[in-house]
Amino acid sequence: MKIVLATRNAKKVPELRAILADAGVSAEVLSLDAFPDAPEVPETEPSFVGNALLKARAIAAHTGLPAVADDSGLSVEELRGMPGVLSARWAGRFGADDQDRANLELVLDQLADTPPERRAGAFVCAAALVLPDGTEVVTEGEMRGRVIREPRGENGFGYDPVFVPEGESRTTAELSPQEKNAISHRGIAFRKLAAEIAAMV
Ligand code: ITT
Repeated sequence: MKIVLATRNAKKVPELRAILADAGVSAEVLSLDAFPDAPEVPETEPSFVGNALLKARAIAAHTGLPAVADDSGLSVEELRGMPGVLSARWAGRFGADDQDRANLELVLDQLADTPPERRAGAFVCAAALVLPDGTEVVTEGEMRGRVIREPRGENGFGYDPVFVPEGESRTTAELSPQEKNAISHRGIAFRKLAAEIAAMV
């Protein structure tokens, strides 16, 4: 069996491969690099679940293979749940090299006057599997924590340098990839999805 990971985020591919392998899914996991003509799928839905399904449906239709996608983001209580589904482009559209830093700096600016006790938030993820026969499976995961004031750490991507998970003193950018996968929103959602895939094959 082959599975396509419907993501253009190169950092997500090894995360997802590792989680599927750990769950005993022995499928060949292809990335979108194997499908240069795959469509760009605009994330037009108001929910993580809706956008994950959009991406997985489009790539399953294009490739004729089972497709897995996720939509994820940072939800900050003080910002009424935002950036949320707008996380990837929160600061507007920047070049690929500057996008994450611009997004993160905007959130830090928005929370500049917010005291520590009101800086709670969570990384949230919806993961979707769509099969060519139309079968759809959706799972969700969350990692609660807080937004700190100064970026720390080099690992991960996006808002990792400013997010400290509950029970941790390090940011998710200071955790190893294995440590982050074990507790992350995407790790949780993908382990649930991997269990469903393992039960199907
Ligand atoms: P694909 O849609 O191609 O998968 P993407 O990076 O645009 O790639 P999302 O639409 O899921 O992915 O947007 C997620 C954004 O939310 C991402 O760009 C980060 O800014 C943030 N984000 C999601 N998961 C994160 C994580 O584990 N660590 C840090 N930031 C994360």
